[in-house]
Amino acid sequence: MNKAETYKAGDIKILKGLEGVRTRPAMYIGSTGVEGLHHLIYEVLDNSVDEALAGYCNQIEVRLHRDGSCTVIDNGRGIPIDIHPDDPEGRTALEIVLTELHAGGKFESKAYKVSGGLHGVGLSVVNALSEWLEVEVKRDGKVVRQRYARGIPVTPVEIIGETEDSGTKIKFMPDPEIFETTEFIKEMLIERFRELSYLNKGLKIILVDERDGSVEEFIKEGGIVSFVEDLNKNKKVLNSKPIYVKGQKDRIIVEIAIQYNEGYSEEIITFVNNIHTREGGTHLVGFKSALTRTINSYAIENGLLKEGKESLSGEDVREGIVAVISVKIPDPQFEGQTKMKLGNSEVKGVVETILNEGLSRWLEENPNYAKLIIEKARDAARAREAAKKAKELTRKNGILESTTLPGKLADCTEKDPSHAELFIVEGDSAGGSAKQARDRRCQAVLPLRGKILNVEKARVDKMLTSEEIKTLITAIGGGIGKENFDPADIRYHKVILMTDADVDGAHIRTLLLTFFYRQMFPLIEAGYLYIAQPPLYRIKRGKWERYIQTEDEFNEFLMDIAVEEVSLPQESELNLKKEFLKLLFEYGRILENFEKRGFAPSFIESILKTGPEQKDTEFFELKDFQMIQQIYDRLSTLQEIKENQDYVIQIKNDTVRTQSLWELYSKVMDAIKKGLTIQRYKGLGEMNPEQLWETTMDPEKRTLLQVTVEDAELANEMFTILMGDDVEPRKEFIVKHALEVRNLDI
Ligand code: 0RA
Repeated sequence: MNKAETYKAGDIKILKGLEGVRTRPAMYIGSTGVEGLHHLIYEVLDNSVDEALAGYCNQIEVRLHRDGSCTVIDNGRGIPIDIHPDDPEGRTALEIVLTELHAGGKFESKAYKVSGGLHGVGLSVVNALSEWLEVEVKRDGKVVRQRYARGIPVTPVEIIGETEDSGTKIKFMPDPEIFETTEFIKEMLIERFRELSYLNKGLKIILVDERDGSVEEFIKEGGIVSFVEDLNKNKKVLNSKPIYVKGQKDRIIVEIAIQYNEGYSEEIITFVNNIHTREGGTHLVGFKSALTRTINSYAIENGLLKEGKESLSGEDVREGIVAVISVKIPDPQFEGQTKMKLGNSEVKGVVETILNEGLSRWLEENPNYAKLIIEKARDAARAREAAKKAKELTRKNGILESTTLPGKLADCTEKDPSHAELFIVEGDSAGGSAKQARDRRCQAVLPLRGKILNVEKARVDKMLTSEEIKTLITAIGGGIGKENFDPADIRYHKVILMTDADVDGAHIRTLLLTFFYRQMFPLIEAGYLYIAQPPLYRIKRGKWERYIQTEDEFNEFLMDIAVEEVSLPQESELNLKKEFLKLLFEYGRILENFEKRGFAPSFIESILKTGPEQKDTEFFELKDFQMIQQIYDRLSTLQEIKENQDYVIQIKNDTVRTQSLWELYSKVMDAIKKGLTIQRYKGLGEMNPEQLWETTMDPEKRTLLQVTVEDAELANEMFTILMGDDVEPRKEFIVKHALEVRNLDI
């Protein structure tokens, strides 16, 4: 073959190739719409980014011109301009790259060419789909240029100058014969440029829009770490410092950044050679499996999870995760509907190995963050378990229907929910009394065994395993959970919690409130939840009797009597007497409390008198002690009750003279309580059915507290504090509320 013939043959082949691109553009760039149009820029840009990846380029400029053309300039090595030795026509590599389909590879010294999905079709495709294209290369000391029209060279490769620099400049005009629209949309470009700047740490991409005169720069020194941080920008994060893992194995480079937020969704963005793999693929599979395995084994090794008993699922460890996975591989295979899914099977194991190792190390080095992350995953696990139970339960309820109500429930005859009440009663014995006492037409009673609820660290989701709670759910009838609760099916419009007035009772009430809050929120919202107010005291004097519901009310009652029976020696104002009595009561009560803890009141009084000694500092730091000291100081300086060293007051007609405020208190109390029968109800079980009816259940006489959403919220919070695994807030809470707890604990 002579030279001319060879040239001709090659030429025809190239023309055929370019013609193919022009007759079926969508095959090469996806579409001839806006997406395809922008693809032209991405294609050129990807080549420049490859130079950056190889470490030869750190700046790319994209210019949108007023005439609709676009220029991409980089400071890479420049497209080779030497005559290609194997080319029979003796053309430059530059010309071949720009005109021959799939020519890129011939000149590759690049390890990680972007060549997947719709990208990587080559510069010749951009050229073929451009009305005209002009390439300028700085390389080997020269500046060279060539122009093309619809992919065909219209000038030779010309040397137009000398230079010390290197780089490539490609200016092209999208062909209106091909594209439905030829107007570049800045916002679309910005999204990709931003993405690229995250994926290529330190690479600066400049977008100059000559159409509106704007210039924007994209550069992320933090790379994909900045990526996850920015994705979490307005969220509360668990690990303020993102997890960052980078490694390489078998020519596969893996880079991963992870940062958890307090939310519940997962956002994992994956890239292969800078291409967003929207459908995931083998890299994502490897990531997920390593994440689950590493977190579980770290948690077990560090006692954050009970081996064999608890385990965190993939979904659990991904709740609230924001992650970016970027892999670079030599020969990516893309699959899936939109060719956006990585298929290379070898990538899974590599990602897995690298993340396993990197994440384990990170967890070891950041135990505090590790703990937070595992805590969150455990919460997710519990929520998942609860949701599953809820579903099962609702399903079961469906089968049971309301015809088979639980045996423990003593239902009422009234079927109209707006007239029906359900008493949830703590304890079987109180339940028995309530069943006898109730108005069976409209009042149903369901006893709950307190012990079951009151297991240490009972969790709301654990409650769902209790038969009692299942019974409760069936009795109420609306189902449970977020999606499964239907207020229309609630069988009672008054659901009344009736628990003992002691610590256990308060605890169970909190637990139940939390349960309702989390599982039957609409019931609270509708105002159907109430708290019964059983009396705390019954006071009798002869035939006269009175029930008292709260500790405050009881104190007020005692105070009223005291004001009548006590007088101060010096004629004094009523207010002063009241203040004195109030202080004395408070003083006495704190001393009684000390007495319960094993400190004799006389001992405490002696310290109050002499002041604290060094050795007892811890004791003096007690809130109770500081408080009683204040009260003591105030009382002992009240001149109205002092005669020399003695305290002197009148109780009825008797004068009491003593040096001890405790004695004074005891005498006043004795006098008040004389002739009264005071009964303190420790539990509902101490009341007989008649008493329970008239004090707590009789709609005519009882008081009910309607539970508001805020009450339930508070209970939920309190529950979280008291039952949660976090020790600090629990401690804080107990210290803060020490005095209130004391009052409950009588
Ligand atoms: C082929 C081979 C080499 C670089 C390039 C093409 C290249 C293409 C573009 C497109 C835009 N900017 C570009 N920069 C470089 C490798 C050259 C070498 O090994 O020196």
